[in-house]
Amino acid sequence: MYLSRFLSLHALWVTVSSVIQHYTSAWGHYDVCKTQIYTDEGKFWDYTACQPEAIDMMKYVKVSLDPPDITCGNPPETFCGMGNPYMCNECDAAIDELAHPPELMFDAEGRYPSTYWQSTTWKGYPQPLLVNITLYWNKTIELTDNIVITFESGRPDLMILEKSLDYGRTWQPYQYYATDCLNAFNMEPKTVRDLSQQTVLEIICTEEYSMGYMANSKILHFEIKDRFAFFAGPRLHNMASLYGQLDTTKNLRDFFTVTDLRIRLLRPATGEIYVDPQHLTRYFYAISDIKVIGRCKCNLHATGCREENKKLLCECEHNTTGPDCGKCKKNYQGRPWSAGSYLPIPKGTANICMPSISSIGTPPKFDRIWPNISSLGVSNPNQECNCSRFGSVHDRCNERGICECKQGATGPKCDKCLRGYNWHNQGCQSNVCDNELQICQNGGTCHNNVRCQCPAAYTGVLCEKRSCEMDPDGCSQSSAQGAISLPCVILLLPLIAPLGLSGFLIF
Ligand SMILES: *[C@@H]1O[C@H](CO)[C@@H](O)[C@H](O)[C@H]1NC(C)=O
Ligand SMILES: *[C@@H]1O[C@H](CO)[C@@H](O)[C@H](O)[C@H]1NC(C)=O
Ligand SMILES: *[C@@H]1O[C@H](CO)[C@@H](O)[C@H](O)[C@H]1NC(C)=O
Ligand SMILES: *[C@@H]1O[C@H](CO)[C@@H](O)[C@H](O)[C@H]1NC(C)=O
Ligand SMILES: *[C@@H]1O[C@H](CO)[C@@H](O)[C@H](O)[C@H]1NC(C)=O
Ligand SMILES: [Ca+2]
Repeated sequence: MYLSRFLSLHALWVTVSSVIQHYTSAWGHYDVCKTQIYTDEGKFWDYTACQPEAIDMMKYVKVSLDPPDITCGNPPETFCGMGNPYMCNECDAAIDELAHPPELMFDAEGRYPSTYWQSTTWKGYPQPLLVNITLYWNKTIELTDNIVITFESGRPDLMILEKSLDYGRTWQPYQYYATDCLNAFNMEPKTVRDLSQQTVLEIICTEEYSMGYMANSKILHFEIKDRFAFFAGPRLHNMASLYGQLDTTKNLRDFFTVTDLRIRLLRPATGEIYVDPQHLTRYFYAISDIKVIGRCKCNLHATGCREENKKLLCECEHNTTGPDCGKCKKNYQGRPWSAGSYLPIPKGTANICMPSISSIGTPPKFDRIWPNISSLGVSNPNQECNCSRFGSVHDRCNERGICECKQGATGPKCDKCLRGYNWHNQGCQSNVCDNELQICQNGGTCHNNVRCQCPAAYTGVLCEKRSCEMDPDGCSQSSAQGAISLPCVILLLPLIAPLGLSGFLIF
């Protein structure tokens, strides 16, 4: 609701971009950082916002598995078909043809039979079979296409895709996957198509990809393009509209940004309601391919991103530096660092770093090299913007000519609140609960967005925990149920949490 008010800016960008239809081929015009311009007064550089092209990020990924010894084959073991428990095979880590190490999730596919990683079988049933597959880049990445995971066996009955924005220090859910969302996570099943511009940041549970072994498809998606389409149109022909929106809405930018991804496998495909304890060799995880496409996040200050010592680094321009071009070079700190901007579309504003006054010769030389501020790709800082005293960091505009909002605030003057926040006397404060994002669980009801009133048997901020004191056996019973009794705290902090990484903040 709050976002929607703010997203009305979207309408503006639709207009802008319809004027510049001839620019709208593919992904926009951010593939150069500067061009030389000739005028009567001579030639000079015209600086523009720029970004690297999207690439196959699996070429640069590192992976870790938890538990580390969860891969099958050491010692060798037998696994059997879901449909036919008597059709069995060996997994043996010591024999190449029978080994299924994690690398096989990232090798080139397209051959038959496909190569795949495989876990041990569910010998410990009814203890849950839990596996975390963590993908990390040690680099901030902006996702540009769907994440696609191809399972070799059935798709898991329960899975959570998580993301981190701070190199694995904190994790937030990205999407829940279950055969029964309500039962597993206490969430209404949804698909991305149920979302809209206003709810695009909602974290959903989907049943679309969890129909066990019998379903034809082995593929599971995290839908990036469907989410882009809410802004850029069904065939993404209007990227300018998306870019304009990304520029003005930090939460939206952060939503598509990751440093790490984690696939939490919580219950393998069982193919039927009951697990057959006589044939536990039928239950395991196997993944043949993971696809992640994205671009290096370089804060619109680079078109190149190269690999150096197995690490991705932006090739920063505009006299910026750092892995994400997140600061000004030494001797170029004449004004505070600022991310480039897609605005004004189509070429954006470069917001280049300027020489520190002490590091250059005489000021006249400075004037001669850089004739005026607009040719430097710097937006005009001298506006009077009337930023909200409570919602804005300063009462003045920043170098980009916009009010810099505090956490939870939005709008041109930072006087509106994002979804999940409410305006209290001192600005926007995070809702403890509401009817859309932070939902009271287990029958709890939300009071004034500040607390959940829980039924007697539950407690916790969102009534997500059993009250063990009142029901001494309740907790132990529920933990014995195994895989499906996960703590299902669906706090949607990911969308609204501060990054806590000043170097990577856009503003
Ligand atoms: C997997 O990751 C989650 C948090 O993202 C953590 O709570 C859990 O202990 C990890 N390990 C396993 C085996 O699930
Ligand atoms: C991650 O990148 C930073 C610099 O970008 C580097 O200093 C650090 O060593 C890297 N860490 C790993 C584990 O590669
Ligand atoms: C950055 O500084 C170098 C000199 O150190 C200069 O040649 C170059 O043009 C500058 N680039 C920008 C974008 O200002
Ligand atoms: C600044 O430079 C740009 C590009 O050369 C030019 O179009 C504009 O008229 C100049 N503005 C001023 C105030 O000189
Ligand atoms: C800011 O507020 C003043 C006084 O209320 C008004 O005159 C001015 O036009 C406003 N400026 C903007 C950019 O809204
Ligand atoms: Ca493979």
